Amino acid sequence: MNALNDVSPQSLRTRITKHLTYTLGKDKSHASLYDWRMAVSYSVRDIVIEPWFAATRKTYEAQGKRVYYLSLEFLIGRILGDAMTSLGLFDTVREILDDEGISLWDVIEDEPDAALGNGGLGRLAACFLESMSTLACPAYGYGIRYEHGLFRQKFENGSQVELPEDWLNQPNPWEFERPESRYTIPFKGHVEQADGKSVWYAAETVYARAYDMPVVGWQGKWANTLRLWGAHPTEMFDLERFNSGDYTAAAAPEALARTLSRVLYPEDTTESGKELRLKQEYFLTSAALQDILRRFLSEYDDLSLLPDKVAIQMNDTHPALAGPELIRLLMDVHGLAWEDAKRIALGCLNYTNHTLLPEALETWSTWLMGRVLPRHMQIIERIDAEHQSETNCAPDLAIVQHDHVHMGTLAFVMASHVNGVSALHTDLMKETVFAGLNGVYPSRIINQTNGVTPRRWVRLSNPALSKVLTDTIGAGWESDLDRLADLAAHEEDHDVRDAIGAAKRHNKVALSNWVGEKMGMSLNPDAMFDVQIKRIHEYKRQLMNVFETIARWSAIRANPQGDWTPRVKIFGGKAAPGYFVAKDIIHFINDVAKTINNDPVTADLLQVVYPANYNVSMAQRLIPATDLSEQISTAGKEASGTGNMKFTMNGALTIGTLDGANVEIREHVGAENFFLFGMTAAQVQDRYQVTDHARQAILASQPLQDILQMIAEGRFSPTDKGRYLPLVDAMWNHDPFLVASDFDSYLACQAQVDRAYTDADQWNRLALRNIAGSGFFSSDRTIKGYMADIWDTKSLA
Ligand code: GL7
Repeated sequence: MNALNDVSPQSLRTRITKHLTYTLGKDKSHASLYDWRMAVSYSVRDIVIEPWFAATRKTYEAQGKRVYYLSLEFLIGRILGDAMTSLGLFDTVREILDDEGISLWDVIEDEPDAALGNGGLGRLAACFLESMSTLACPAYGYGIRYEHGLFRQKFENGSQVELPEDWLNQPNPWEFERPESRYTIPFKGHVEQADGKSVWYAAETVYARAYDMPVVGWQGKWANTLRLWGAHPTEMFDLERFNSGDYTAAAAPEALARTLSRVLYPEDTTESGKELRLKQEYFLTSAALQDILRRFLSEYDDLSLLPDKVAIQMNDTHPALAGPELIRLLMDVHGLAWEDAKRIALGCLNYTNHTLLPEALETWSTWLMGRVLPRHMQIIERIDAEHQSETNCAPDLAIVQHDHVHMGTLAFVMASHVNGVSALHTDLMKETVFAGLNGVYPSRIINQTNGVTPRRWVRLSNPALSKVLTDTIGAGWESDLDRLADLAAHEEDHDVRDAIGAAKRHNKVALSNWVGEKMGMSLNPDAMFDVQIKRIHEYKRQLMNVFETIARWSAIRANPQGDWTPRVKIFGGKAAPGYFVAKDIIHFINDVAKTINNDPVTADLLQVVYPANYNVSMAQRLIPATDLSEQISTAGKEASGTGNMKFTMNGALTIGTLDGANVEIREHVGAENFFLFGMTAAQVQDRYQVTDHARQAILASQPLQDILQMIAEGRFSPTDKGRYLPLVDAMWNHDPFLVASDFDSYLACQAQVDRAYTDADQWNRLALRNIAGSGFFSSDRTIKGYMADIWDTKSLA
């Protein structure tokens, strides 16, 4: 079945005109870009409906097992371009719009990014949805329909300022509101025992209403559903108060209920402990589980079959209330006994851990949990008591410790499988944070190395390279990315190497034009584009990259006639609004950029670019234009990384540490095609044992001393010379992520990169090898792994 069989250019043209007329109510002479975008989006959406219905029908007929991916974040980005790519309609739509004098790219860029996530964890969920559709794996994504996604970032005098994001301030053509799919979500109140049953008398309730978005897979053969929940009041506004003139109070219940789906929490790796956040987590989890049980019971009547028909993935601990909530629903609503309810829940649930950073491991005080979710607190205590008595474990493996519920432990205990997101991260899970639990629940932890979808990240975002690939290895690599290995046979073909270089140059020119328009800077497309884009975090070590930039600047100034390799250093990323150290790093990067970009001596050799408001769409521009990918986190800290994979697929070379999935990228592309530096995770652990590690490292490194001296003197903040003294002080005395200890190794490695770049043909050869080795990092491979090792589900293709 292919949705595209009956889509002719003429029928599509007619469809778009009809939507413009009858859905938008505009005629062509008055249609705005927005009108065209909506008309095209509705028309493309129409074509997704058939495979979407067919997928539901097939799953039902096959009595297939369904996967439910529960995530507080889905970082989707723009949808139209991706949908057109999947459906193969890109060129057709372009021609139709050309005839109307409308640019397809303008239409695409009129769409706001759906930014319902912070970073890698949320973007991974979006790639997984797309791969599950491509692989015809029956699946639902469940999330929250945040009215305001991740904040928009702007810079004021170099500092980050956060502005609210407003993607739903206009109709969303991709969603279907489902007023009939609605569940009551209870909060607070108290629990009473009656006839051996627990009855929870909630003090507050809200409705969760479903909004469905179809997610179409490659070539439109299958579409799954992303079901996002919006919060709505169970009681409408207070007419009595309204009539007495108190309009604000009259609207209060409604406003309060809606706050639950109002905003995405912008912290990426820090736990915030806020009541509203706990309520959001429960809101999603309860709505999802009620919906799952309703769907199951519409087809089957024996709840003991649930684990055969339902696999639930908890994306991090955020939906970890799924364990107690499923037990509650099975017992209190469906009348099952404790033992049966718990066995069934365990049979359905799985948990992915995404970070070992201690500040990200969620805990909730028993006081708050007991107040907001009194019934769940009881269930958690019983799960905990049985977990401790059955495993006879040490007290530090308890779910409740020091009056806090440890969500990682709860998720672990209630999961059939627990997975890490790269080989190294999974090993470290077993050796460190989850060592004890791994001992009492052996073989529960498994690995599934992350991946990314090549449809969005190569085919859509890099048409130039895509053409080279198809011309060289033939069609079909998009859904069988291992085929990229065929490129290796063309390594000696000068034309192929040139074509890869030409595609890169094309993308660099396009990026330069965009930077020119947006920032008024003129970039040299023949310089090496050296890019670090990701959330701003100390462990990701943007600071180390800036220090290297300063060292490079000083060295060029000292010898302007030297044999330098020109570079453009590009940074992108947001800091959590409350993470002040990260915000200082942003300010610092901008100050350094300003200083360097105003220096005529180095102008042709070094530029620093930091466009504001990095997001999925910006990543789609930057990655195809990158020569050098910076993956320089302290070894052991980055669980996987996924940007690293996108760069490799697009023919960037990596400078990186042996951290996260970098380790596997290096194995797949070949060690000689990867710029490695820095300590290993084990060496990092040893290094932490050295008191004064930073001071020692600084004293051993003249370049680093010089850099810190310049910063301390106020070279980058002439109007406020002391601005970065705290930063310098922290380097000497703390340096929690070992920037100083890895710095010289990084500097030496960057010099190696400079030399390599001078031989363009050899560089293209290395790029080719990186692309050829990147097939493993398709999220199709990852999803096949989840299907086989965790979910026990089959493709219904
Ligand atoms: C993350 C990890 O930091 C990142 O390395 C990983 O690639 C991603 C997806 O598995 O998950 N964990 C986390 O809490 N965030 C991540 O991006 C925010």
